[in-house]
Amino acid sequence: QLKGVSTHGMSWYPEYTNQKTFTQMKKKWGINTVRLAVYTAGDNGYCTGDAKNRKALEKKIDQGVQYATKAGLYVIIDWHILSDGNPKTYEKQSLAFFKKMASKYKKNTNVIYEICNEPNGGTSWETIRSYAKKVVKAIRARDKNAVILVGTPNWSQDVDIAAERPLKGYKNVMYTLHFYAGTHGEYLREKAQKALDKGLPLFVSEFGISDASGNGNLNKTEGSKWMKFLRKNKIGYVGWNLSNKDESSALLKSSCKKTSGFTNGNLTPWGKWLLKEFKK
Ligand code: IDC
Repeated sequence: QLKGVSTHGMSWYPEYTNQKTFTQMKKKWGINTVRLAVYTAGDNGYCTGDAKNRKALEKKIDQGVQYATKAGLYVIIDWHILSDGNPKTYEKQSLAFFKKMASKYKKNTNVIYEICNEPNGGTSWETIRSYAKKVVKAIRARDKNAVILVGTPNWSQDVDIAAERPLKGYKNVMYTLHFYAGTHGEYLREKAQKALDKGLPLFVSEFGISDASGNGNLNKTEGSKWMKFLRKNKIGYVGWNLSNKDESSALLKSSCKKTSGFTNGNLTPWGKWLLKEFKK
């Protein structure tokens, strides 16, 4: 079971992607995976920012991969679509990006590619599937075995729909299920169970126990039910987010100004909860 932590947007909180922190998370927190969230749109998104910003993001990704590799971590390169709800919006850019990444990291067997964080805005599975076919093909032409994570409709929740017609002809492809326990409960686990029953490989590349906005109260009771479900089905999970942003889904308190060498006292209630889960 992979377990790990996701960065916040790499354009906004690049400072936490450093060797000391990645090594601490591996050795002391007990994680084996880190996710590098590269927002495609919005302020300084990969596709909406200028060339200089793109270059800086690629450099940060490269550092992230090197730090993760040195720390002994799997590393997910996450094409973090969100406000650009349909992955086709920046399909051209995505193809160029993943060709570049797969050529660069084909020898890094710890690199995992996540090709669309959360399709939304009514984007159908057929649309996502047609996008995924192209991107998976481009990655496979360069990297034969890397695990590839494919997002699912409705903010990566409709895994049951993806399970009806998964991609054909490729190995090591998994489908993402995202949840925030403050908002999503039993009904979403039922959808996940349907997908599992059909044999769909699931991966929780992002989750939280706040509400879906990334803020609000934590729901630890529902969170525990989710963890039980994930353990039972040996599903990998990655918690959102490694930053000190003033929101309940941040792992670090906003008063914490350090970027490495974190103590228990630097963690938010969510951070403390998640670290306990890692050790279970
Ligand atoms: C949130 C961040 C927040 C930021 C917002 C928009 O926590 O600071 O302002 O994005 O960029 C997701 C998304 C993830 C969200 C998170 C919480 O993948 O980008 O992060 N969330 O809303 N899906 C469900 C929840």
